Amino acid sequence: MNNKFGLFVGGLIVIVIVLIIAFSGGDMNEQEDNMQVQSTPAQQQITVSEEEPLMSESVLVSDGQSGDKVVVRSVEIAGPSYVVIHEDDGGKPGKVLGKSTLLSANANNITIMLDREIKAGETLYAMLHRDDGDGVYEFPGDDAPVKSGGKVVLDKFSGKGDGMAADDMKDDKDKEMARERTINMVSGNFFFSPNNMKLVKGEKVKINFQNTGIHTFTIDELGVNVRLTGRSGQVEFTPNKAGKFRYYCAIPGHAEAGMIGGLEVLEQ
Ligand SMILES: [Cu+2]
Repeated sequence: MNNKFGLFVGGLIVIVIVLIIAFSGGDMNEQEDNMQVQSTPAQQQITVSEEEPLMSESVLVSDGQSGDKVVVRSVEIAGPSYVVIHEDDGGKPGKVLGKSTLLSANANNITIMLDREIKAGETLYAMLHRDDGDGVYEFPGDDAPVKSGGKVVLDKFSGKGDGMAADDMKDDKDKEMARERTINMVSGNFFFSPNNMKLVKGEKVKINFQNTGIHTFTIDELGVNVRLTGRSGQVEFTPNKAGKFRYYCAIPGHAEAGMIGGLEVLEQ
């Protein structure tokens, strides 16, 4: 019994010593003598609860690209970036076919030369990469893909679809897939993030929502009006007219409080 108790106390002492060393970072001789755990002043943990910044970085390329170049309709960036064109590798971005010059601001209608001709109907990706400050594109390296909401900012587009590859697609669903544009959106009290987006007329978009609260995603001119109630959801639609519109939450007071965004639908 005594032995066990001694063992127990001994164990406690060892633990206390280990703790003291861990907290003091050394100099244990002095502390070993008076065996008291010095109370380290509680580090004030300041938790900054920041809303996720309103990221509106985007890249947009129309379908039907052909030849040995790609025209990027619109690029929105928050820092010096490149638009990099990747070919498809089993459903995800693969080899690099070309890249833009270093972009330092938002831009429209940028032409990117490719290493080869675009095949009819093939899937390509335009991806944003952030420059690390030296103005030279390095990837793999320091010029990492730009992420928004944990996902890489990219646009999937297709080559002009009048050739073999497009005809080879098994059914209409496959063709739809190649044309699909995905946007990740955070909605809550009382914001949409991003609060602006660009789409192309006739090109389907899928918006993945990460939601808090009860809201709607509404675009009057395009006949879109969807309730957002859960933590996540998806809204799919194909803009059938070009122009400048707004998306908003139709619950009274929410748009006024900030649940509103600008939408531009470009002609194809
Ligand atoms: Cu709302």
